[in-house]
Amino acid sequence: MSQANIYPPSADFVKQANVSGMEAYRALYQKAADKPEEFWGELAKEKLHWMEPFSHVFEWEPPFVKWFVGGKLNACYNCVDRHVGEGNGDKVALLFEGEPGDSRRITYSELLKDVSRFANGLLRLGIETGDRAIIYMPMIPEAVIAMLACARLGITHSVVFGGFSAEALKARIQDLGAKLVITADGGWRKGKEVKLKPAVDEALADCPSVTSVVVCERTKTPVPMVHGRDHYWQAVEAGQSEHCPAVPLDSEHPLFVLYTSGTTGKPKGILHTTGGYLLQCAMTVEWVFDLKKNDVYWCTADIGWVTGHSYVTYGPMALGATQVIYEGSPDTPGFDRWWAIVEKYKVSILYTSPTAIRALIRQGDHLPNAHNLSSLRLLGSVGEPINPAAWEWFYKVIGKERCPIVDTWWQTETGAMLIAPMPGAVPLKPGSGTLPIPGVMAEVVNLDGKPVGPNEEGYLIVSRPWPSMVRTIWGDPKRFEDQYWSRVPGKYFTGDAARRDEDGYFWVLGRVDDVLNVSGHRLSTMEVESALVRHPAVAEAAVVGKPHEITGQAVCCFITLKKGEYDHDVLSKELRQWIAHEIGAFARPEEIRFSEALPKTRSGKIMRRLLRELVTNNTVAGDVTTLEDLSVITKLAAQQDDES
Ligand code: 7RM
Repeated sequence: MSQANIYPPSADFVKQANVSGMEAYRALYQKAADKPEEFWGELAKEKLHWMEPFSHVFEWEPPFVKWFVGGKLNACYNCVDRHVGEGNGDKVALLFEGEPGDSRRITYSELLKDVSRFANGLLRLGIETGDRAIIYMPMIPEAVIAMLACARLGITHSVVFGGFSAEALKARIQDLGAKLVITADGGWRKGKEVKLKPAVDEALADCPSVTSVVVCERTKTPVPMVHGRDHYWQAVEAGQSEHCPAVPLDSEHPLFVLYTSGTTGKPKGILHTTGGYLLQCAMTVEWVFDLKKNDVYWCTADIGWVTGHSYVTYGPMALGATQVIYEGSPDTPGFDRWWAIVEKYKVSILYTSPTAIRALIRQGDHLPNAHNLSSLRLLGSVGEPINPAAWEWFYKVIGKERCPIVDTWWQTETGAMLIAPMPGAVPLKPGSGTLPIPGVMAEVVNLDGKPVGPNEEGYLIVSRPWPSMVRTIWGDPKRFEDQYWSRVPGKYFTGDAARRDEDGYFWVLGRVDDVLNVSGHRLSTMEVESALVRHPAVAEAAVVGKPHEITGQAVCCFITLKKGEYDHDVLSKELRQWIAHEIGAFARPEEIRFSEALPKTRSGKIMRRLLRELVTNNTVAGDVTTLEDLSVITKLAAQQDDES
């Protein structure tokens, strides 16, 4: 890497930064490494409000960790009440922009009242501390209010992305044993209504644990309401007091479960708890986003993904930030919608994904150039490695070469950022998440757990627990242990390949398992395969990722059919629709290929590696010595030639 590709922070940025200069970063990192208990203990006392103090900082019995043991706090209190109590009640918390162009601004004191009324309403429905709630909502203020109201009462929430289908929703409700579902009639996307309530009704046909459904009216389309079970949001709030005590909860109380794709067909319920999670979310906002009192912060993620949990709801709000939330699609009414929003609200910090950046690049520079983007001072990226072309464009066309880009590496499981630059300290290298957050012992190792040399590829692992670490997989501690702690015994296995350069910078190369990354959304090949084989015509399916210019990867399916006569074009359409129904529209395959057989090893394992090579290079050059029937691959390759 030549010096030309290194971007040190500007003197102006360093002067005002929360962490100024490399020495300041090194000092933090060193202290966290040498005295983790002191480091995190002091921050926890300084940054969070505790209702009862903790007795010790952490307890590590691999693979299970507890942070701030014995302490009691409330995440909602920390995200809302505290700011009102400190005299910042009139500060705007949420600047909401609806897709149709409606907008609302909600201050911290208004938010406190809204959250309290709604929480009181939930109590009246008989929902209690320890119960579980599913949140299935569009990106509107009520989605954040619902999360905070649950947190206030100690109801463990699980947000299901509004793009998931009724089937996917049902599986999550059942696994969680949820008592409550909070939803909406629908939301606006690309000028159309995306209905949510019908999917809830379909799912609930099979979910006996659910006693109540709360329906927020967003689109105002009439929806069927089940008497005794379904209640409108407004009716739940009506007549409720705007005072609702925040419940003192154990630091390890389950704050939320978020389902994410693993290497099997069944999504994993990633459990996050309260104290450690909240602290690391808050600290990374302060360190990496360099958040200041007057910033207008905008993270474009939906609350259905972990980024929306940590960097819309909990992290920024723990610090009393003012933030934009936008309901809809970046292309509605035109592809300059985001730039119009940045201009309108004078956004200073913009956090988004490489896939969104690539989609916007395609629309041309004239769109951002027609807007005043001078309020921006910091840009961020998450979800996948950012390619140099996207980085350059983001830096030049959006940031006008003034704004550092923080490339933040983390996962649903890590809860908050683990590798990301402190922008007033760490020189940037496009495509690298740079250096670890203080307290994070990241390493690149081989399968024996031995560190590999500089610039050598290996597995990215973390060798010490961090505060916002996943605590377990909901209902399946065995899978938690197998999945994350057994590949390199006692160390957290990220599932990513990486290398570290001569300056110690991390370069994440992508997944080493069967997890795809489509538009920054995690999707397991097994999940798609199991959905496909549920279709009556499908005998066997193999799913691989294919490189895609905009979405990073696209879903590509190889299918063998059961005996019968099929019209491949018709079936292809039907199967794409089927996946949208079984999982969600974002998982819809880009490509479906029918084949007489799939390439397998002698032991009967499908060789996805070969299929990956085939869809990437149109040919297979790799090792095929274990392939049972070589002719299968030649036939599949020939079929590709026919089509192209
Ligand atoms: C936050 C989030 C996690 C996976 C992870 C990586 C990939 C995420 C980056 C990245 C390179 C990044 N959670 N990933 N961020 N790869 N650079 N800055 O995305 O659970 O949905 O996905 O995403 O493969 O393991 S996630």
